[in-house]
Amino acid sequence: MRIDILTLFPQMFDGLFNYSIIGRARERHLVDIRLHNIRTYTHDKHHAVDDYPYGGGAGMVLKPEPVFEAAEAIKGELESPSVPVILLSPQGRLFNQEVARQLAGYQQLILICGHYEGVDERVVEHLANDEISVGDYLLSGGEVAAMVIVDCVVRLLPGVVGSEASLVEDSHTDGLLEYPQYTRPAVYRGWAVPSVLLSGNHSQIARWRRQQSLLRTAERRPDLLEKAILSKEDEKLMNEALRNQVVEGM
Ligand code: 9D3
Repeated sequence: MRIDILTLFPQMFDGLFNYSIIGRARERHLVDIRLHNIRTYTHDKHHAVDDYPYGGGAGMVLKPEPVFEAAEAIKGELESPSVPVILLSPQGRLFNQEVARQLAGYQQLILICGHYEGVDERVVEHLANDEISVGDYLLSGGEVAAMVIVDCVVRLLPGVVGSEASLVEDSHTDGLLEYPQYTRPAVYRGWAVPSVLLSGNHSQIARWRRQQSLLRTAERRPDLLEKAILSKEDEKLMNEALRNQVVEGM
């Protein structure tokens, strides 16, 4: 996959893209990520990328010309004119794992990061063919949102995360939160690891873990529990866990 990112701050991406999973995926040529500074596509002597909003109001608006020219320079190099051109904006559709899977199916992506108070609407109407937000909170620009999307999408590409691990992950992501994990030492500062995990009884361990997942999801993310498909056994585990909780709380 090739990902082109249009931004006023290409250096912001240096950390994420050069380390860990993304760094390794780039080294192994599993993904080709290219950063483009929108300012390079200005023609005036001040390299202006923003201007005052028509009609007045606070803040500055990203000008259309350099954004269009940057995107067209990239599209010119590409085979397919139907490549997704995604504007990161608080007005976009909400990003989630399903959107990530959808984007991971493309050969190329073009991401446009806005900054300032907004982007000229002609970019939305005539250049971008998708608009994505990463959540209902205000960032100072689209760069962090682009990093979120690139991170999620790249780890879905074949070979990036060990195929074994991803298969296991897929089969176990049934919409519940994960169970608590522990490693050595068995007792740290007097805090012991739950004894069932040291028992070697694998069916009991699986049962405990499932129960923890169910309980945590019920407590912290009831919205997820409503969507999850629970077995009869899950219902039993849940009821048992809730009973125990009540007793423990007494
Ligand atoms: C709602 C605030 N806007 C009207 C005053 C101005 C504005 C401020 C900051 C518009 C955009 C931004 C920068 N944010 C993004 O570019 C952005 C974003 C976000 O803030 N939250 C979640 N997802 C995204 S994707 C891009």
